[in-house]
Amino acid sequence: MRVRVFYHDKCFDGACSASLFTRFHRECVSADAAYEYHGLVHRAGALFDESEFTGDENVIVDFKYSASPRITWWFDHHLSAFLTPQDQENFKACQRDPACAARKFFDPTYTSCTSFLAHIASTRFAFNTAPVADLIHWANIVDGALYESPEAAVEMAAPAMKLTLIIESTQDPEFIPRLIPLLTEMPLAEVLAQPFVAGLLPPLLERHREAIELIRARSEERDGTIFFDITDHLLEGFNKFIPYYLHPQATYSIGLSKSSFRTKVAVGSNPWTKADPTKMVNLAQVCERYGGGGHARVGAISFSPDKADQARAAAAEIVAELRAKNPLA
Ligand SMILES: [Mn+2]
Repeated sequence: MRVRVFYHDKCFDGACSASLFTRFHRECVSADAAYEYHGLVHRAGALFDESEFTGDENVIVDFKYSASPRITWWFDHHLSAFLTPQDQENFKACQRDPACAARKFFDPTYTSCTSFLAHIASTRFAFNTAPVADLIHWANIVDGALYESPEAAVEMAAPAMKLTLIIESTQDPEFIPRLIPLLTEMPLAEVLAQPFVAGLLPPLLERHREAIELIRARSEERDGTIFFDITDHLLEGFNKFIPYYLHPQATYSIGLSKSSFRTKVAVGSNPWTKADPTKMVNLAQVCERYGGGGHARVGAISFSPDKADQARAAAAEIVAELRAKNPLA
């Protein structure tokens, strides 16, 4: 039997879900299946190429629903799991058919798809989750950003954090498919120690340390709000908890950064703040005023690279507004 597993690409929870599905399927469904892995990414337009659904079983984990009849298993926990009302209707019809409902599962209350899959596999198929408890624990921490402190989020001491850094940065399409089976076969520290994994880490950690030092040199905290401008450095993505690691007393952070295709104003709040949540500013509303968006606690505004002056002006206005509304003042 050929089983094709489609998973959320460049995502720790996506890779863990694919690995956990494999172990569950081998132990509880078919002992001699061959597994193939295929990453999926969010993009405008069609998300799936149905001509790829060529397995005897085709499985989607930690990613949107596909109404294709070739999909035989589905597990997801994202609020936005259905791209269209038709997909949602198709899933509702599936839930009324016992054979279909026994293979396709959705619950947005779970922090990670890995923990959701473990729950279904253990309660409905008698799968033993004890050997993979550590994997489930870390999938919840990483996917839910449930870090105990800014140090845990930025120093990345745990093997799961280092694996996440590698998984989110890889450009090699063969790397994650090679990694997936190992995640439920050995402890995460042993996965990280594999030569094809360990060799990728030093340059990524070096770039991470450079980002910390750059933001340390450029950031200023005043009246509970951090501001930094690193637009003179091309930095494609950096750990968003660095500002609070450097200034743990701050409530908000506004960062100006630049990539090849945009100048970005990142507007965030400290996940570990002692501030009263009811006194905090809704950052999605702030960003929407400038054409951006996000959530109440974190948002962003993107400007085209030639509009850097507008980005700088917007950042200065937002910094002034948040400093005037310091919830810990
Ligand atoms: Mn997930």
